[in-house]
Parts: sequence; C-alpha cells; structure tokens
Amino acid sequence: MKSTVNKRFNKTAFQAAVNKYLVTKLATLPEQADAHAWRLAMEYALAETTTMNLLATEQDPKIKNARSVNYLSLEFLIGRLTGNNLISMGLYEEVTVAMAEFGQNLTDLLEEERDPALGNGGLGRLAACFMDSLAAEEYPAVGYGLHYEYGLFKQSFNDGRQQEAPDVWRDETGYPWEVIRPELAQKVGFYGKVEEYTDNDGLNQRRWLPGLQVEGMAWDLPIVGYNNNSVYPLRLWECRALAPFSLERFDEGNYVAAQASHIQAGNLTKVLYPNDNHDKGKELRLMQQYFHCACSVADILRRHQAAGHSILDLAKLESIQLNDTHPTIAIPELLRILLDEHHLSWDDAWAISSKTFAYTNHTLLPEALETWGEQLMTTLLPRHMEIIFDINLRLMGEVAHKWPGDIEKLRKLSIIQEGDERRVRMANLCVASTYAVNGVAAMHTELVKRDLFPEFNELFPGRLHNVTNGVTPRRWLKFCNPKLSALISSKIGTGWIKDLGQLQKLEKFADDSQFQMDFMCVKKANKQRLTDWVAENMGLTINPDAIFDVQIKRLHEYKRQHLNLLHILSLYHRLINDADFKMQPRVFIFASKAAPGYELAKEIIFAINKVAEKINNDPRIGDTLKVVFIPDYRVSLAEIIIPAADVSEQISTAGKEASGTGNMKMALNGALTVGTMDGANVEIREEVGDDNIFIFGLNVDEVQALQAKGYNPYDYYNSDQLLRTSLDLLAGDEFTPGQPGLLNATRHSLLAGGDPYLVLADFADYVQAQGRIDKQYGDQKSWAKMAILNTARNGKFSSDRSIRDYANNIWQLNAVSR
Ligand code: B1N
Repeated sequence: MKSTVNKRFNKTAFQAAVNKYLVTKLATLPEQADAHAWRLAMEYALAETTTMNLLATEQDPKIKNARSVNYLSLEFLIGRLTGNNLISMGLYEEVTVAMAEFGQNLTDLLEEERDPALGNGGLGRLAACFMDSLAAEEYPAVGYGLHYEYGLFKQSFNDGRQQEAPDVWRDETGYPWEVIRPELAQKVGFYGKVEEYTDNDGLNQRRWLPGLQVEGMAWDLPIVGYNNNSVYPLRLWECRALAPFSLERFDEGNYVAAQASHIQAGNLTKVLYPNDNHDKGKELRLMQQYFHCACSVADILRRHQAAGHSILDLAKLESIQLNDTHPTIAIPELLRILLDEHHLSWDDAWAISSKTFAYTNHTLLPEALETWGEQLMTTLLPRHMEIIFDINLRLMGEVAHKWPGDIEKLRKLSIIQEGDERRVRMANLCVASTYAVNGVAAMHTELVKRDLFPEFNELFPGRLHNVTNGVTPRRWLKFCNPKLSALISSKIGTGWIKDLGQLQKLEKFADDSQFQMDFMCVKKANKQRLTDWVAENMGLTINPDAIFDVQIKRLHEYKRQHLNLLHILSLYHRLINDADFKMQPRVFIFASKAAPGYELAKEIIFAINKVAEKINNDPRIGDTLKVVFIPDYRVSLAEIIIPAADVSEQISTAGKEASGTGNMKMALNGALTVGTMDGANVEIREEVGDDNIFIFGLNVDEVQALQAKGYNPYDYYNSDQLLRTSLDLLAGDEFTPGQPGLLNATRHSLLAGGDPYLVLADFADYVQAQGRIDKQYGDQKSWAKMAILNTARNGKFSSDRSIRDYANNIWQLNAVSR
C-alpha cells in the first residue's frame, strides 16, 4: 500500500492546530469552548491537510496533462463531510483519540455538523456519490456547482402540515471545509445585444455586448479520495453583484432592463430551487443555470490554457458531463467563446464542442423536461439564442436528409417547439450537440431509446448508452453502518470498501446460523439506534422488534406514498374489524419533503400524518401497527434510517422512476425490497434473485396498455372491497375528528382525479406482496438468509462501478495515481 495521509498524522501538531483555531477562528479558549466550537476547530485543523492536498493535486503535472472530466450539476447533495473525510483520510481512530484527550467525544461532535443540502433528492445525491467515486478511483475530475446561500428548505410539521423554513447551512464563522479562490473569479454577462463588426482581416464577426454583469466567486470543497493522495475540487460558484454595478456598453433600453434586474442578479445563488422532477420555467432559474455554465466553462478553458494546451485540443483533454439538461447552456456558451472570441469557423468550433459534451438523462416525466421560451432566451442570452438557431438549422438539415419530405420528423426532432410561443427544448439540444447520451438504469435507457428519443436513436446510432446508477460504499455502508461494516470485514476483510463486488464472498455464510444471528443482531442494534432517535426527537415509542418498513424519498404522486398509505389503512381496518386477522408488528417509516408549490404532495403528507396520529394512539392497535413520519428528511437522517430498514419500499408506477438510488442503499444494508418492475429495481432483482425480493404490480408494458385502453380507477374501487373500505376511511372524520373531508384531496385524486399513476390498479397485488413479507418475517432464519444475500449480491450498485462505466464507455478516461 502506498503512503497516505494516515501515515503522516502527527497528533501533537493536530492538537496544536485545534487549539490555534479555537482562539483565532472562534475567539474562545479550551476551557470555555462548547461542542460547536470544538467541532469547528477540529474541522479547520483537518482542512489544513485537505486544502494542501487539493492544491498539490491541482499542481501535479501528471494531472495537468491528463484527460479529465468536468461534472456539471446544479445540485450536489453532499451531506455532512467530516465523518466521511475522516474515513477517506484514514484518520477516524487517530482523531477519535486526539479529541478524547480534549475531553471531546468524536461521535457527538460529528452529530453537531449541519447538512449542506445543496440538492433536492436523487439527482443531487448521485452527483455527490460520483464525486466520491471519482476521487476514490483517482480519475482526474472537477465538479462544478452553485454555492447557494440557502440549501433545500427545512421541513417541520404544524398539525401534520408541512412548513418550510430557510436552510442556513454555513456557520456564521464560515464552513471549515471550503476555501475561497478569489483568483478564479469570473465575470458573467446577461441581457444586452449582439453586434456585427468587421475584424482586422476584413471578416464579418459577431459579438455579444451584455447589458449587465455579475461576478462569479469560486469556493472549493475538497473531495478526498479514499485511502489515496488525490483531492479533487467541488467548485461552487457564488454570484456577487459587481459594485456598484457595471454596464460595459448599453443603450437606454438595456440600461433600464439592467437596473430592474440588478437586485435580482446580485442574488442569483441565494437559494436552491426546491423542485424535484419538475420544471417551473422561472427566469431566475435560467439565470442561475447560465451563471453556473458561464463560470464553469470559463474555468475549464482557463485550466486548459494555463496548462499550456491549445484550444484546438480541448476535446482531447476535457470531457464535460451535463447532469440532466440543467447545465445545457454550457453548449452554446462554449460555441460562443470558440466562435466569437477565438474566431474559429463553425465547423471547427462544432468539431470541438460536439466531442466535449455528454449528457445524462434522469427522467422521462414530461413535466420535468425543460423548455425555455424563445422570448426569455432572446432577452437574457441573445447570442446564445442565435447559436441555438444555428445548431437547429444544421440538425434540421440532417433530419431532412435522413427522412426526405417528413415534416412530422422535423417537427418532433426540432430544438424549437412551435406553438403560440416558440420554446427551446433543452433535451433535444443536448441529444443533437453531445457525443454521448446516457440513461441511468437499464430499463430507463431502453425507454429513452424506445419512447423518448426513438428517432434520435436512429439518426445518431451508437450515441445512446446505459450507465446504471450507484452509491458510494464509503458513506452508505462503511460510515453509516459501522456495525455491519465490522461484521463484514471480520469475515471477508476490508477489500469490499474499494471493490464492492467482494461482498459476494458473504454468500457462503448465508446459511451459517451463527452469521445469521450476528447479522440480525447488527440489524437489531441499528433499529434500536433509530428507535432511540425517534423517542428523543419525536417523543414517540416504537418497538425495535417490529418490522421496520421504510419509504424515504421525495414526495411525488409517481412514487406512490399514497399506495403505501392505502395499505396501512387496510391493515388498520382489518386489525379492528377482523378478529382472525393476525400480523407481525410493523412500523411504517416515512421521511419526505414535498416541493412547496406541489399542493397534492403536501396533502398526502398531511394525510399520512393524520392517519399516523390516530393509529399510534389507538389502544386497540397497541404495538402492532405504528406509523412514523420523520420530519426534515436529509442525508444525515438517511444515514440513521437506512441501516435500520427491514423492508425497502420502491413502489413507483412502472416506467416512471428512472433509477432510484435509495433502493440500492437499503438493499446493500440488508433490507428486502418490495417493489415494482421499475428503474434499478429490475437490476436489483436480477442480482439478488426472484426469491430474495418482493416484486408486484403492472410492468411498464401493462401500464402503457392499460392507459391506452382507457384506465378507470372506479373499476377497481367498485370491485375490491378492501380497497374501497381503505380508501373510504379517508372520506369521513376518522382521522380528523369533527372535521370530515379534510383528507379528501388524496382520495379525490385517486378517483374522480383519474388516478394518473394507477395506484388502485396495483393495490391488490401490493397487499398480497405485503402479506408474503409478513409471513416471511415470521421465519427469522430464512429472513436472515435473504437479508444476507441482499447485502452479498448488491456489489454492482457501487458508484465506483458507475464511474468506471462512464470512464471506459463515455469519457475515455484513465486513472492517475499520485
Ligand atoms: O434522478 C436520480 C434517479 O435515481 C431518480 O430515479 C430520478 O427521479 C432523479 C429536475 C430532477 N430525475 N430528474 C430529477 C431533479 C431536479 C430538477 O430540478 C429534475 N431527479 C431525477 C438519479 O439518477
């Protein structure tokens, strides 16, 4: 093993640094310092090392001359950094001891850290896992994102209803792990006009004269490679107004426009948009996107040129991965710079940009596919709009050549959507302008090819790929589940942490009674940890011997938390009305945020909370059935909930969940999945085998067939008595005493509302699958075996594997060890 930071740890020097920061950063003394101050001082001391390694990696000639990937994402849901960085640096034990000598308990200190919530859900968390794996696998990489002042809102419940509050993730004294890089600041323009002029060679040129400029300030977060010497930056751009405000060239009209937007512009990175899988098309969001792209592209070119490389070699050395369409304007931005500033011909510029960009599609939901009005684009980014029209002109030429006379094809593939108002389709722009497009799970990619982009797939054969998502085993097994990690390592060594496929070696212990007991003992301890957390933070008592049945993800109709709720209602009904009905005690655990503007999602949260309140306090039910909705779902909560899960709810309507990643995390931690044939569930089933997963419901073809023939939820409501009874429980005042109908919104959406996600169609089969789970849990030995096999057989879903797939099949990237 090569030398790592670990070997160089000097406890005395580290403790001296902690003492120094207590005084210089926190203006306190060891005798007076509270846990908060100790934690910050410790982090500042540790960040000395990560910042130094960040700079050393950056300066390494091997890295400067290597091909690298730039991961552009509007979201990086990194979660707490300290615990994970300690693991990657190999300093967990050493720092535990060093802090203990100050009388400080490391675990308690780590609990003190707030979560940087710079993302909404799966897409943002995936970006964070990918950064971890890039550094672990030593692929030269830079992550580019935004430095939001406020992350995803904090959630609380008031009488069961979601309340939102701003999320301040940085401490008043700053965030110890990040470092500001003023020398990397960029200027970014908006509005203004495009000017034609004749250059010194007598050639006609175009240039953009922005009406407004803002500054992009760079903040680097260190992404620490596990057990190696690489630290790559996650570079987050903060928007600042150029004081007082600088208008380089303007006419009167622009001056007014610029002034009007000045206050807004200075605040571009104030807040993360809280929508997941939904496009609201707001001007400020487009400004955020362009700001992100302009800063990032400029920085990529700066690095490339500072390393002495020619602009003509950009595609040889840099790949730019677009995390969904949110950073698409990076494409016309690069073209603008190549055309207007480097004065390349269109063909030369296109040859570079079309070999530099690759695009990941994360969703098929029509409401999440971004389009921007031509008007808005022309006003905000006039030159970019011209370039988009130029791209489209050439695309339409190719389409006409391939399908002569086929107007319908032109209409469908055009980047410009015709209508009352013309709109720019960002996904079409991406597919037409990148060298690789990928879906995020095998089935999703098939649907991208079959349903979303069939014509593009014909026009550009070989451009569409699959890269199945993954999760980092450092955070999602080693760190969050130390007991299971220790048990695994005691059997198969520690190689699995960097090579998750090695978990296969656990298979041979699946029938070993002692190992089964040890495995279930760990599960029980993790359930006890969650039980204690719930008691302490929510004042609720749950039984750690019950089945912990977990659904944790954003609230969305397609994810069908209300299907879970209907099952709970059916159990409640049967427990009370059917003397013969018996079930294993179960705790249903939810955690989920709804987008603040998504009314029905908020109604579903309200309904679950109200049902929980009643059931949890119903003396007839006792310990048999409990429902816990944990507020303010976030990465650090997932780290407590996932290791405690027995059952993982992955119950989206088939064809709607592109991949899912919580499904992977829970299976890896020994939970059994109850799920539909959707997203990565399909591949989890392939890995664990049909006997070790509970699959139910319509498959994607059946969903499409049912919808084509005309779906009527009343067909199910009228013919299934248990369904009708369960659903009708929401109609009265059973859960809202004296206020009948308060939960009607959810019920209504499933009946008169047409039940767009086929909840009722899948209800009966779901209840059956849940019955099989209940029965299976009664046989603890066979449950233990199934749980072990889930851990043993989920090695495929390491984000290290995803990143190697990207490196080999899309980025053509080699690892560089330092
Ligand atoms: O991306 C995840 C997948 O595992 C999930 O299945 C998928 O739903 C999620 C607009 C999105 N797709 N699209 C978004 C997020 C924010 C936004 O403003 C769309 N999130 C996903 C990782 O591949």
